[in-house]
Amino acid sequence: MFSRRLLDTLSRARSVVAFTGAGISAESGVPTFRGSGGIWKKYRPEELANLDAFLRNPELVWEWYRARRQVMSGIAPNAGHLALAAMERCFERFAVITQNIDNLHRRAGSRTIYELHGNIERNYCIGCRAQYVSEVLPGTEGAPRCPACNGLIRPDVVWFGELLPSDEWDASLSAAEGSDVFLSIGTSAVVYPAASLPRAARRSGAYVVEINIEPTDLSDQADEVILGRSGEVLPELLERITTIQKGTPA
Ligand code: BV8
Ligand code: ZN
Repeated sequence: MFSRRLLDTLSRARSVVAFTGAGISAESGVPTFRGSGGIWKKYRPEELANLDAFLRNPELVWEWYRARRQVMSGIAPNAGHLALAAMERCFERFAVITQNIDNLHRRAGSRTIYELHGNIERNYCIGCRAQYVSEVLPGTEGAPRCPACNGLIRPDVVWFGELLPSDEWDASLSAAEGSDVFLSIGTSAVVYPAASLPRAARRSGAYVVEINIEPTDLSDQADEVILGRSGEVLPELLERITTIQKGTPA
């Protein structure tokens, strides 16, 4: 499943990045966006994940996020998330850069996580920017209003046309450019600027590995493509890394 070149590169690697998308959470039961059964089939991104749509119809956007949060509250990190949390201890520097808002990497125990598109557990008032975690959102349906200023509360996620959080972005770009191995896991690699990270890593000399159940826009720019489910491939990769690091032949 893994090339000799990848295993040799990992045996010498000091800095590894795991760049993840909705695919890593699919085996936990979180629907992806664009794959088969993806949620974008029912809704189009421009209808929901942008500020204009929210201001035009906050109830509809909240209905979508409440439904997604409902799914996410009933699920757990899968073997892929757990393998990445364990992998963090195998290298001098290891970062998870995620496009996901489902909080599963944090729940799996990963420590260095950059959330490029926000987190569904956080919300803020567009009037006074007061922050509200999901548990304390007023009301259980419709668009919640800020008790302090009566402004509309929105999910703390990055919508289309919005800038990514600059600290997370800067740290992610620096981690990508400084990585020896860059794993692109469960992402269709079509949403920018996040999707420019594997390309930036490659330009800086990283060995780029794609782990996906199907080829993507990134495949022909990756050094290695591993077709498989991340919940199976990542534990296997962790096993090989720990074997190498114990000094026994991989
Ligand atoms: C910005 C909100 C600029 C949170 C999301 C034209 C060309 C290029 C770019 C653009 C363009 N027009 C507009 C843009 C910019 C736009 C963009 O990139 N659009 C794309 C779609 C063309 N980007 C933006 O708007 C960004 N902001 O550019 O601002 C700016 C500049 C100046 C001033 C102001 C602004 C903001 C982008 C963030 C958008 N927010 N979501 C939420 O509700 O979740 S995007 C959405 O897509 C999610 O965040 C998601 O994370 C992200 C990426 O999707 P993936 O994670 O890759 O998921 P997907 O379903 O696509 O793929 C899953 C993969 O997993 C598949 O390949 C599947 O095969 C695989 N898989 C499935 N199961 C498994 C598996 N793999 C392994 N194992 C399995 N078991
Ligand atoms: Zn407010």
